[in-house]
Amino acid sequence: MRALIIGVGQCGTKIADLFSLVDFDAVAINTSKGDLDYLKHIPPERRILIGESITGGKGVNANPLLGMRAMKDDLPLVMRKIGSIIGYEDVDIFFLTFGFGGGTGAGGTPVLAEALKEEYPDSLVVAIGALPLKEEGIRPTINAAITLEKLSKVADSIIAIDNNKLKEGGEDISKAYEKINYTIVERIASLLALIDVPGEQTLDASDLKFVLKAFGSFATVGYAKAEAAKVRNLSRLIIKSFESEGLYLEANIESALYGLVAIHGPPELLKAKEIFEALEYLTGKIRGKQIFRGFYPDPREREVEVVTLLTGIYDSKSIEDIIKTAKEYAKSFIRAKEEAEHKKRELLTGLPDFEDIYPSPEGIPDLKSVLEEINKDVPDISRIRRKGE
Ligand SMILES: Nc1nc2c(ncn2[C@@H]2O[C@H](COP(=O)(O)OP(=O)(O)OP(=O)(O)O)[C@@H](O)[C@H]2O)c(=O)[nH]1
Ligand SMILES: [Mg+2]
Repeated sequence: MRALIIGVGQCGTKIADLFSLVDFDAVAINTSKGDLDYLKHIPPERRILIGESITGGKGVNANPLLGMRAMKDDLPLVMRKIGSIIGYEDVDIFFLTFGFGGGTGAGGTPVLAEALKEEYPDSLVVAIGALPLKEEGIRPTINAAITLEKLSKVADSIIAIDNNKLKEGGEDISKAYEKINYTIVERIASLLALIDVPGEQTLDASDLKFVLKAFGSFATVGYAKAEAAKVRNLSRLIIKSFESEGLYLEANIESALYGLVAIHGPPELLKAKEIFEALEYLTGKIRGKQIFRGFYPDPREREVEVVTLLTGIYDSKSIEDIIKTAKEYAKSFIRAKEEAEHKKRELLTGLPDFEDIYPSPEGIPDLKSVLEEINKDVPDISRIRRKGE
């Protein structure tokens, strides 16, 4: 299984940088040179600055139109770099990481997703994006809603992470982001690490691709972990992974089409009866009634880890809230703009111009009278006859 992680914008490249730390192939793309320099693990030759001619390397200030333009302008460079990293071996899945609320990631990611789909039709393009916090206000919410719509047309799945759900009260925001990013990487990396591991009842790349090829719908990754000594009933731990506190998106999992559950832990704990009990419960719950499963007994392991991927979701409160709020914001913004234009026109029409009020300044003749004075003695050309006429 080969995955390439591509981070776009600041949030996206920070997440991609963490993937690089745990040995995934990762690329960073940004309009901000400073933010690219700040990364720690992605090697410099895999950091791509885009849109320099329009931003001077200073970011796009949460304007997705500029993010889109920067990605479009430098798409040949980006695709060439990606091509050189890929080489001759196919990539199964491109994971594009980004923040939904900014400008570079929100504007650039859909452009890149479309180009990758076109150039690599057999690979999947999966977007992993962080949804803005409620308190960020109007622009991030609108950026997120429009980007969700654009990505739903080009990506195979959108793994949306709700920052609101993972932020713990009272924490300083950069610490909270770090924790969220770590959580995202921990979950996805654990899942990918369990693909193509030889053994019985394991998962391969084609299972994962099947589950993620879900026509641009939403997906979420649930997670539960416990010390082996503390696990009384594995079934309970598995169920916890897809209950609300295990997921990082407010979503109705009954609307999911497919599921994939990977369980990793000491062999004596992976009891068939307890696993099947939980999986049967999940299969009965989701709309598509299909669950892929992988069990990874590992005698050295002291913890039990469960990763649950649910895809094809259409019913998510986190996403619905953003779309609804964005529509309300957009409606009231457009109304306010029209009103302002109307009021301005109403207020300003009927005003005189300066000439209507003030006499011409004395001593300074106007241009028309100066020209008349100069032309006074010049003969009319049409009256001049040539010799012999
Ligand atoms: N989970 C998470 N979300 C983040 C992080 N940084 C920013 N965000 C979110 O992402 C959005 C901002 O995206 P950024 O990545 O900072 O913006 P950008 O894509 O670099 O675009 P510009 O800065 O406008 O050029 C906001 O809505 C934040 O809530 C992060 O490290 N982790
Ligand atoms: Mg930025």
